[in-house]
Amino acid sequence: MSDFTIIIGNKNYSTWSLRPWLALKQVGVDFDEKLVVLRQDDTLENLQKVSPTALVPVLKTPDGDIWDSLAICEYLAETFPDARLWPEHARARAHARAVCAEMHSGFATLRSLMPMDLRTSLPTPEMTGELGAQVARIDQIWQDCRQQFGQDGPYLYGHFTIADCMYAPVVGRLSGYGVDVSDVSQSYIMAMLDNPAMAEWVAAARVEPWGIDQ
Ligand SMILES: N[C@@H](CCC(=O)N[C@@H](CS)C(=O)NCC(=O)O)C(=O)O
Repeated sequence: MSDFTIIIGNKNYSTWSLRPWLALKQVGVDFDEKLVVLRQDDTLENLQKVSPTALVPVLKTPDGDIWDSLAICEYLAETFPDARLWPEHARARAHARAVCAEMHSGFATLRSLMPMDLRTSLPTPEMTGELGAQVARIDQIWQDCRQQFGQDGPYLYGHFTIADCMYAPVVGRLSGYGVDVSDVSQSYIMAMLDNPAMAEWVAAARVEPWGIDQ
């Protein structure tokens, strides 16, 4: 048994689970994985057994349980500094923290109108109103990151960081719903879909037996 166990929801749907799972893969530590199937009669009961908020993800660690996606990523960045989960330079790191905070606390319209469903190609919604504004903002964030900080690799800050974890579900959504974005963002989407850990998660999502009518 490993020192670390991550408790997640269905890989096809659970955006918050995907984020710290990618960070765990990036640090390269051995970890166990337990999945609570969402939207079943016993889901709440099962979640209450493992999470103080009855939400996933939760990371069980030798230092105790951590029950929030961004807090898990922060813990991994501090515990495994060699993985460079944050950019090295203070300005880039502050920028990365700001775009992660923006994702962690925002984009509610995108979340509710374009739920993640990694195994299905879905009709493109009209990019108008609040949804259009939020997608445009993400496109702008990605272009800004890539142009200012992305010289050393294909990810938002060059090498893979927590910012890529936080935006990974949006990569899944924009590609699954066939949304048009700038060339810079389209290249970033391709780089993320080629990331081995992301590809492993998507492949597992495709063979999950549970469906949720969203
Ligand atoms: N702020 C939390 C949000 C966690 C969250 O909303 N998780 C969803 C799954 S993606 C959940 O557990 N939902 C419970 C349910 O659907 O019953 C985090 O960042 O970890």
